[in-house]
Amino acid sequence: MDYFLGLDCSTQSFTGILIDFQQKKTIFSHSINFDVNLPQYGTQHGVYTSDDGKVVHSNPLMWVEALELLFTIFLQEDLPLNDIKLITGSGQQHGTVYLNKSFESTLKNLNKEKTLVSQIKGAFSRETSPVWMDFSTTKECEEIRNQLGGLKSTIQITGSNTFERFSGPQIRKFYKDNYDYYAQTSVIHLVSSFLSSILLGKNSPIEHSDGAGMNLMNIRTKEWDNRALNSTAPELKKKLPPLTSPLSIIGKIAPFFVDRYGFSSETLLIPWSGDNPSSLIGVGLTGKGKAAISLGTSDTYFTYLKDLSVDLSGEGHVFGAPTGDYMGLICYKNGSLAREKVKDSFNLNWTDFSNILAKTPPGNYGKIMLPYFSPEIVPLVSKPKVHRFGFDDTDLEGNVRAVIEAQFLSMKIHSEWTQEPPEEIYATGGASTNLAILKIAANIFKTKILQFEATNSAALGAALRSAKSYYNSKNQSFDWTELVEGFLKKEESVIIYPDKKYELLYNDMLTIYQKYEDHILRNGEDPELSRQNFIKKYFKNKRDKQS
Ligand code: XUL
Repeated sequence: MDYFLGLDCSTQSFTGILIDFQQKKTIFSHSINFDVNLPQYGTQHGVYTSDDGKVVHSNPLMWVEALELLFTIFLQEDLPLNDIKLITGSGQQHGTVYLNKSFESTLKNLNKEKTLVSQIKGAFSRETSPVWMDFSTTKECEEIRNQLGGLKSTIQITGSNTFERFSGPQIRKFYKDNYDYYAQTSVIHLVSSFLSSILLGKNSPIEHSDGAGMNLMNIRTKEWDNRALNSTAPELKKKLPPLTSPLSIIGKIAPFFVDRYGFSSETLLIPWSGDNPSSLIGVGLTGKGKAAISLGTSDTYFTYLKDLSVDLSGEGHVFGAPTGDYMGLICYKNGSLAREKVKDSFNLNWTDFSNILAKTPPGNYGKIMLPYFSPEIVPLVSKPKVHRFGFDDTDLEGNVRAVIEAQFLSMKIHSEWTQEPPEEIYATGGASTNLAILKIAANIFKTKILQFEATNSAALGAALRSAKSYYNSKNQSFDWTELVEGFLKKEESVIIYPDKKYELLYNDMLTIYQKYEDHILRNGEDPELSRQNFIKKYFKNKRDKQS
């Protein structure tokens, strides 16, 4: 029996998906929600946020406890853990975990009678981990960028501009503000390589796809870049694990998991990756001409890139792909939490929310929102503020449609650098179950959208990466597309087609939206007149017009 396990440690939850490769099916899938299932850690939406919203950390012990809880559930469910051939996982990207010199010896001497958490809690040189939502390193971003010779050269070296959430600026801030603790740190892991190390029983390498989100790896050579390391913090190379390719087998599962949970001692491991690179596989983006939108705590838009092509404007990122190629990505902080804010401010549930989307017209009577409920990554907005044009915060229907239209208008505008417009877009993440939301996305992108049954494409991607690596090692190579398609069942997916009749309207709205970004963020001209003309053009019937 060829079973493979894919895990995913995301912002708000920890998921496991067990697949039966021969039967091409998922045999078990379960998620641990941090706030609900591990309330003792006191997180909100999986994180701790400072009053000004800029410092956002999480608790690495909580992630380990979630892993233990998940494995305990596997035991209770009597899953065939002994038949799992290979395991890997994915983690929220960019977050860093700081460990002292006892980490590796603790992992090597784990006692199966005790919990993991109780044994490794003394191994951290920093109790909490900054995660991708952290926005507190603007100064460090500037310092590193200057050291690297400015915007373009930073992008050419690392694949991205310096970003507040990226690991390099985060490490620099820790070194500057907490030098003693930095000095006591023997190894700095990503969320992915930290959890990979736990399963391996010693320090795991960082794989190229996730390593690309650090501003420390050279995007061309896929090695640590000395210029970037030196611009970030002293003695950094000694504290980073080595880099490795995505499918390389790094060893077997540690005896602790064999003795305590009944995994086979022959279970192989490959390094964990980032959630977005793993989703790239989980939604089947293994060729050109397709893109994916992942609607989770963060909203991301990403594409597979055969060749390296960077975004010199500095908004987008190029990461590695688990296929060994590249992926282009843009990331929004105002994803599900912004949608939830609007929903909750009017005491709605998701059904009410979708009903409102279904009954309000495309173009929203010219009501436009710039939804910066929290600082935004794309476009860069450091001071949160929600801007509304043509309505206010009491307008229930106006707000519901405006937040969704804004999210996809922005995504369409800022994703243009990645490639030719995609022929189809695959949707994943919690909000991808909402057809009313996907309908708006299809109309704005003017592209059909495929909705798959599995909403956790990162964990599914991890299970599929496991299978690919395992069969490679047996000289039984499967083509990526063939491997993934058996699981995605594209033919059973729901397809949402764009409505041709709204093409012109959304073209006009995109232009106006872009002008509003320009007006608010770069002191551009006030586009109020264009907005009024838009209302006249599309909502001239008095009954339709609301503002
Ligand atoms: C991507 C990013 C987020 C996190 C959390 O650059 O910051 O998507 O990976 O999911």
